[in-house]
Amino acid sequence: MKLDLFLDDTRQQLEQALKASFNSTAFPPLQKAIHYSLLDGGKRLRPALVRTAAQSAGELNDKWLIPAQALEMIHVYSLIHDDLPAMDNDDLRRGRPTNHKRFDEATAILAGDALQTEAFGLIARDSNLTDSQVRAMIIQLSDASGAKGMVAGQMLDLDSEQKALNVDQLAHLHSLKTGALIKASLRLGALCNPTVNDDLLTQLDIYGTAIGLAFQITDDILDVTSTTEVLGKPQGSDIAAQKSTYVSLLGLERAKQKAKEQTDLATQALRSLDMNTDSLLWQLADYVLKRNH
Ligand code: GRG
Repeated sequence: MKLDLFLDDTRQQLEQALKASFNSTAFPPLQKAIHYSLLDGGKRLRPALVRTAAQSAGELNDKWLIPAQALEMIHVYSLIHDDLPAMDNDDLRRGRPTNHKRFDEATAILAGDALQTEAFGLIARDSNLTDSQVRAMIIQLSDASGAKGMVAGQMLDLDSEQKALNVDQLAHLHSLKTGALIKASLRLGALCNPTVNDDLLTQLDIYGTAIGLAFQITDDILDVTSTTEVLGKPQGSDIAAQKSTYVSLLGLERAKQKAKEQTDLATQALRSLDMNTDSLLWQLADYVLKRNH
């Protein structure tokens, strides 16, 4: 299947499901603030990874849809909180005012909190999964998004502003901040099959680590080569915050080369699973490298 069609179909199914979320929110203005960020576009990369990994594990039904929503909810919560004045203090996200600009800071914090807790509730209530699948998915998602993963990466990121990091330190930071959730997307997808084999999980981990890094290097490259209009968020913000990036440490050309090397590592893992350039995971690795926003 062509990646464009797959991404469109994934977005459609995901967004239809997300529109129905938070319907029984006890205070309706909260639902409005949550939906403002949850339904405003975005590439929906993590849900696409969940779905592709589920398919690779032999699950061709719609079991991917609930874990995919959970991943997107955690991702959107992280973006809302990341934009807050106490963190990156950004006014623009996905081409629109950030949640705290559109509403206010307290609402943005609470919208993020609600998204995070709902992600775990959704999986816990998923009647398509066995109890042991639910448990495994919740552990993976908790480890990837909390103090062992994304939250730790975010703290490292805040701590390293105006500090000179080396390339290894930068890779460690990003493996936590961005990579952990990308890997979890693949893991949760594969866990849709209750008898998934260990080799698939191992190779997907290698693939996820590599595309996670390629994703971040590309993010650093786009921060200097793209425009605010195309990115939907302020271009040049890394430089303004005096952050170490792959471009600041390696220069543009070597950063591009490093992103390509990571993509090659990812596709090597796919080759060992007998997947080729036609497979969706291969096309997704290419998409991560060549994306323009
Ligand atoms: C606040 C706990 C907490 C964590 C925030 C992920 C993160 C940690 C912050 C996001 C900051 C950022 C811009 C990181 C660069 C990589 C990244 C995650 C970009 C945004 O993800 P995309 O490109 O976004 O998948 P869309 O809008 O397409 O969903």
